Amino acid sequence: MTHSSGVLDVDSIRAQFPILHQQIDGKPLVYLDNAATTQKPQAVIQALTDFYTQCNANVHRGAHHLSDEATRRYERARDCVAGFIHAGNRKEVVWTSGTTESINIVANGMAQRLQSGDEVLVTQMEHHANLVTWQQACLRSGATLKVAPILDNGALDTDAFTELLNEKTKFVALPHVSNALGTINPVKALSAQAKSVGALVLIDGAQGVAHGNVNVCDIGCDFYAFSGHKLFGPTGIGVLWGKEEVLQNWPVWQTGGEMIAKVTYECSTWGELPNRLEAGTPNIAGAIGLAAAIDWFTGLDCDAIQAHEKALMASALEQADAFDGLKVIGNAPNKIGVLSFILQGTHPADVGFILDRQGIAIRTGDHCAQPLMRRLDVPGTARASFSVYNTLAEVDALFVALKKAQSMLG
Ligand code: 7TS
Repeated sequence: MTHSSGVLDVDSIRAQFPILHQQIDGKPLVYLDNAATTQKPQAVIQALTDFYTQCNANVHRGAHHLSDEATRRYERARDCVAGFIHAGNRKEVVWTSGTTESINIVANGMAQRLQSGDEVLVTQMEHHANLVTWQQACLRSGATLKVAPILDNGALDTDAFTELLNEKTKFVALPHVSNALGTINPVKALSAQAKSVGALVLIDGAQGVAHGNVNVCDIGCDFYAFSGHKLFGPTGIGVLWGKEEVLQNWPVWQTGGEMIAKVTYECSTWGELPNRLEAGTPNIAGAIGLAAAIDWFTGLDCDAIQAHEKALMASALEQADAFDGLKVIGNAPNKIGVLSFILQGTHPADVGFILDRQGIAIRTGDHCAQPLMRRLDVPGTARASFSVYNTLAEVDALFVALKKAQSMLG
């Protein structure tokens, strides 16, 4: 879906998203809340319908045709994810309900290994999913949570990050891309530094996966977590990738069916990866839907996607610069997809409300990053976040609507 010139064919992409073609209060929908969740292309909707109309059955039970077919599609989905993130092998791909559960599996295991005197390092730009989990793991284990600061422009203070690493650092957790600011972290370099002091590293990839190539081996982390719904896939499905040698002895998360080897009334032993971390009937349709999303996404030209998102961002930043009374929050040199801002003298929630009346969907509030908002000294922000199907005309529509909001609220 690129023009011969290598430019993303946004019209043909939009045509595949049924939800985008509607009016809100008589105004065309302009969906700019992609960091919260992305819309789903017809290919994903069809894969879910096909599963439920052709082969719905439980997996790994193998007694009949439907179960065999469901298992084939479900395990093919795992191969698809493994290829997409360049996993070492398919056993490293664990299905979860989303980024939040993925991080909880790791933090829960780590809480059993940490002890007083150990340190866990996160950053000031964490989503609560990658902060509260580690805070609680530290509280349970007696370890100390350290927080690497950001600079005023929203980039990570990498010097301070380096200084905080030492032989007590047992775990480092940080986002690939900040959901509130759009800052892209240099995850490969930071992982290498963390590994050099012997720490395990988790990258929160919730916002990282939908913008281009993710190669977990190249990053050099031990864990990478993401959600299907931010990658054009269904809600309720996500992935925990972990290096095989790290995952294979990881403390089990939930217990029950599917994850065991042998069970007696007295004790149980655990199965092999990845099933040992996947208790119970999984989200089969979700996994199949996520694979359809990845197939769809990887059919696009990655360079063209990145060029398109850069162009949207450049236009948004240029119009924001020229807008009196609008302050952009987060100006890291390396950022993607997110324009967080404050319209001076107004509350973000009021701005969001007025934009909604004009058909424009953005998110307002603390973006599940309350300590970050405090660090930036703002109550919250309004956030427009862009995806492959957004157009430059939609960016223009955002700023026209913002002028209106300013005149109504000012
Ligand atoms: N980490 C980051 C960086 C996120 O952006 C989010 C969700 C999560 C973790 C949690 O993902 P979940 O799928 O498990 O909920 N971020 C947002 C957001 O920015 N607006 O709504 C959800």
